[in-house]
Amino acid sequence: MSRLVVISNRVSKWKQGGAQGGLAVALNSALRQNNGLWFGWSGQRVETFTGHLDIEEHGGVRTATIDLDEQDVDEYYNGFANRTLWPLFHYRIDLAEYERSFGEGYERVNNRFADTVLPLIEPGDAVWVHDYHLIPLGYRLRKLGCNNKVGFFLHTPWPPTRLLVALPYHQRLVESLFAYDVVGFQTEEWLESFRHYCEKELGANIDGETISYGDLTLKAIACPIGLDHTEFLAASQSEDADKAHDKMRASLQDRKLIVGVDRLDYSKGLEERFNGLERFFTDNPEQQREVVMVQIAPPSRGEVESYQEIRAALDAQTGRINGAFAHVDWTPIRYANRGYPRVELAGIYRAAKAALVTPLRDGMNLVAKEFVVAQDPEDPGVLILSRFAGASLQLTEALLVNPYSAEELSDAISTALAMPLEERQRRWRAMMDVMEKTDVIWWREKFTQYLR
Ligand code: ADQ
Repeated sequence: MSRLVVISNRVSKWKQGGAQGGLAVALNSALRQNNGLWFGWSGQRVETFTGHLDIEEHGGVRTATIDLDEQDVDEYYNGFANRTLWPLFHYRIDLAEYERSFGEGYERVNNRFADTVLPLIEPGDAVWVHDYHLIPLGYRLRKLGCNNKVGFFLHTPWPPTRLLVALPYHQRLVESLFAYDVVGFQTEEWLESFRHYCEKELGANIDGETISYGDLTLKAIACPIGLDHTEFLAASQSEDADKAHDKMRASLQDRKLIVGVDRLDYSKGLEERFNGLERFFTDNPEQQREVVMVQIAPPSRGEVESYQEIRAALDAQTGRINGAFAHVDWTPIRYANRGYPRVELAGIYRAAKAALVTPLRDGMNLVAKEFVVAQDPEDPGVLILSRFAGASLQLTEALLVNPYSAEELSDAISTALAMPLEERQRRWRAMMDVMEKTDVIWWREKFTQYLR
């Protein structure tokens, strides 16, 4: 089988005994199998860009990283990727900023990535580029003469055409995707939006999965990312997970736990979630003192203003709700701005009666899947899931909600806490069946088979 070269913004390095995200686990095993390579930004900034390649080996996986300079990080990462594309792709055109320098920095860094990685690509390698940071990378690789199979996977939603046209030079960005052989999306819904754009804005021709534009063609597919099911199941049955579970339960003193775990991001709907919770305590005063919400939300992208704002807003909101409802022996919301090891998260998920996974928009959302896998089959908790998360197209047996409606959230919490055991078991089994069939290995194999 041909060697795999993975390119993403950041390279997730194998840490001895450390926690690993699902993507890293999935890609690492594929990379180890055929001596592959993972290329990306080191996360380090330097005064001037040198293009120096740092090649290392972690647990049998070769990684190659480069440092970026301050201007690159400002314009490409904090700029075009996280101030322009991320909000736009999550339907927040009110937050999207358009600066010419962002677009220039984005192209410059994509070119730097392509120029640096090209000498590492061997004939016959399959190249897999990830996410919105690197859309034009394939175009540059082709210009430099790369004729390997090159594919692209978008982890975020693809926005509707009417939103995307708000982006200056949107056509140039989409045209650059035609350098790829395969373009993958999380759901049929995002795929449908992409096809619509190609047809309406580019006048492209669509024949099944094949989209032709001039003399360029690509295959556009839906390929939902899954969990590393076996790994997460093992993690959730480990001793450390048991410890985290017992510690959590002991701290609850027989109260019911609702859990939320998200990167601190405005797309995750945390303010709306807390509004829903407040509504629940207002509508159900008898539940006060009986229910505790634990929200874990490690800060991310702290250099971007909208992220500083959402953090301040949530601090104020949790303070206000806790102040209004708490008693000396009960606090309704425990809010922690930090990350936890995956095994501990698994234990906490299992201690919960329900999870609130209520993003306003999300490409997929892996927390929803992790919560389900971590449950005790004899007494599973209930997943309350936003209709606007990609995961809702697969996990149809969750309680699906409109995350903007405090009323719907409040009702769903009531329903979840009162749900009979038999119904909880039936819904949980149905969701597990879907996830067992479409785990992260299935995702990787589906995409790379198309690519090859
Ligand atoms: P994210 O927006 O980061 O990913 P998500 O899919 O939920 O969102 O993945 C987050 C991962 O980080 C999960 O594995 C979760 O367990 C972990 N995590 C979150 N909070 C944590 C905490 N406090 N401590 C430790 N770990 C934590 C993007 C897209 C998603 C898409 C993924 C994968 O936005 O829609 O599902 O990529 O394609």
